[in-house]
Amino acid sequence: MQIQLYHKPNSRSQRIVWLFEELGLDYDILVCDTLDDANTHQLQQAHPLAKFPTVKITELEHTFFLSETSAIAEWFSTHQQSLGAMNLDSSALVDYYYWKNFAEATFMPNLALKQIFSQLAIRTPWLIRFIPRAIQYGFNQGYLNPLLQQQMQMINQHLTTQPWVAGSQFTIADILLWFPLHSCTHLNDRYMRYPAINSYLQQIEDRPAFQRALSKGQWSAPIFKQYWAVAN
Ligand SMILES: N[C@@H](CCC(=O)N[C@@H](CS)C(=O)NCC(=O)O)C(=O)O
Repeated sequence: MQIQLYHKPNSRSQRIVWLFEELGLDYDILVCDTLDDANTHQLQQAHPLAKFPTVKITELEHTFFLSETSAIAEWFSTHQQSLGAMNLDSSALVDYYYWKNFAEATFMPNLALKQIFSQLAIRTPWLIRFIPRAIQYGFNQGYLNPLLQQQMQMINQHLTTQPWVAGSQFTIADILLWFPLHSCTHLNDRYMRYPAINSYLQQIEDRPAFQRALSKGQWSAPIFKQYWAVAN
């Protein structure tokens, strides 16, 4: 199997670099830094949405593209028979399905909203910037901040009883949850006060595959930190 990953550094696609390292796969990374670099143009020809991550897979002379982090994670996990639902007992299986989907369907959209409100204010002319800032403030206070606190509390509570989200086994649900969780802790110090989440994130950082992925994916901690700190 030949694998090419269209990857944007410091974005959600970092999880797929990590997944490939965990699975011990051979793959090429096509770094897409800007909207007009050659790799991004190539992806735009191949996929109408051109989002990162997207993988190009060639298997038995058949080539196809697959997008969506969770779809890619599921496809490779099933293909390799590793890091997925196999060997989970019935209660771990429930957790696996819940958390795998919670990450991208519930948690991540709230963080994306933080970015949208923040970018809206940053891109509004200075003289009238107080208008989007006031809307951002109201939405944060009345909705987003309490919701994120509630979600972080729920994750923290879940992780106090088990090492990984689906029990004792590390699965793709952990890989999928990592990005929104790590992003949320960079929004504001108040999201760093969850002991079980902090140990969980440390446990992830201690994985050799995770460290290799940071280097191969050209991860920049300062850029990531700055990107999320302005969105609070
Ligand atoms: N739900 C999708 C989201 C993909 C997505 O929006 N990726 C961003 C990077 S985090 C992207 O491609 N941004 C570039 C753009 O929108 O042009 C997934 O998880 O794969």
